[in-house]
Amino acid sequence: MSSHKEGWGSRVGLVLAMAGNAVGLGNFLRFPAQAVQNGGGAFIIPYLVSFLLMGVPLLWIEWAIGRHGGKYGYHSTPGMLDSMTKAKWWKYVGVFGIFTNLTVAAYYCYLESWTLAYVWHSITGAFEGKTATEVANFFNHYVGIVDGGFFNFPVEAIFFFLITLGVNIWILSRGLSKGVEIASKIGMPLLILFGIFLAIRALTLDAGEQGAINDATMGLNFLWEPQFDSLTNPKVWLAAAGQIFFTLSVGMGSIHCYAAYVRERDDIALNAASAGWMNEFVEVLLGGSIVIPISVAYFGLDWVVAPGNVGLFMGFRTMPVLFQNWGPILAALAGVMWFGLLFFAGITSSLAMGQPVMAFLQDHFKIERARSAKLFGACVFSFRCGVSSSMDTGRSRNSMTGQEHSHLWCLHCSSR
Ligand code: ALA
Repeated sequence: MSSHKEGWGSRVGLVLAMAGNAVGLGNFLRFPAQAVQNGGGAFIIPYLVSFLLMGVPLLWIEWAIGRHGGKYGYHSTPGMLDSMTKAKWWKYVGVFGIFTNLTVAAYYCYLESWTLAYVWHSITGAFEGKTATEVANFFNHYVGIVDGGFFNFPVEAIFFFLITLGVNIWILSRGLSKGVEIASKIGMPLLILFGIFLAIRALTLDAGEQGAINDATMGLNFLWEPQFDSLTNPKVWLAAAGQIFFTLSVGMGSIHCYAAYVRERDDIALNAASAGWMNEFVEVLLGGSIVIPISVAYFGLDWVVAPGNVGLFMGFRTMPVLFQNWGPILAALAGVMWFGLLFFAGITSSLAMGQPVMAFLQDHFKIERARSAKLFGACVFSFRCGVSSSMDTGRSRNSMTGQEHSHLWCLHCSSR
């Protein structure tokens, strides 16, 4: 049980931090990929039904468990589950609420660091005038998919990863109200602003304008035209439910942890629903109005629905190329906004993955805040290195060039 006294400074801060926990890279990269792989409009009804019937009730349950644990001085799932029952083994189930966050944070912070690097490269004009192959090669080089020698250490990627991890540790060590809450109050409004700008630019693209071959609204129609026959397809339901789990960050222990710091009299039903609906606004309205309409406008529907084209790597390999059609100034601005919004989406989620780990160290080992933040950072760094070196038992073939390359720090290989 903890003696550390922390809490949220305001209701707005709590809801923004909870929404920031949910809003992540999944809203802008995973959601469009799931939607196109599952038939666009065919996906939306199962997705919204899963949100209402499964997502919202799960949010309420996790908030309630968290607040109950917090009342007894527990801010991470092992202690919370222990406080709910006499069965001793429940606390070991709660350990999943620590390790899930650590393992997800290990790859998540790395992806987050790519977005920071790409903000920088958008500012310096690194993508200006580059062809699609050159931008793809730029990405491959950045993450270390380089043909040739065994020790292709992606120095720049590691540098940005260390900066990103340092920023996470710094914010976490400032505490909830002075760290996480301020980061969410800055990050979430900027993310929404950038998202609205990009969505408006995307949706006003007409065929024949700035290299577009279709109206962007074609992509929007693909996503929003309901197809009722999908309701009998279990595969679509499974994908929709999976996306709801991922996007709301349920089942991870991070919601429980944030909710453990609410005051006893705070309304959790309304706050939980507000954070959940804010995530859906960002995912469906903004996440659904950027990647799909822009890529349908430039490549057509057949390209978009072809397997493997829309996904995580498209955000880094293809979007900077498409922005070039808008002229150098708007392309740079769109790059900063696109990767900036991904960075804010990422960091507000990775902070929520760090807090349960820190809370566990603070509650059960009496480790003070700044030290527990550093320990979280050290674990994430070693997990990331561990994943890289365990993959580095051999070499892989570059899917673009067919040549062999080293596995070191290559997330591309690990996520295929
Ligand atoms: N909920 C977070 C996301 O969507 C993890 O990326």
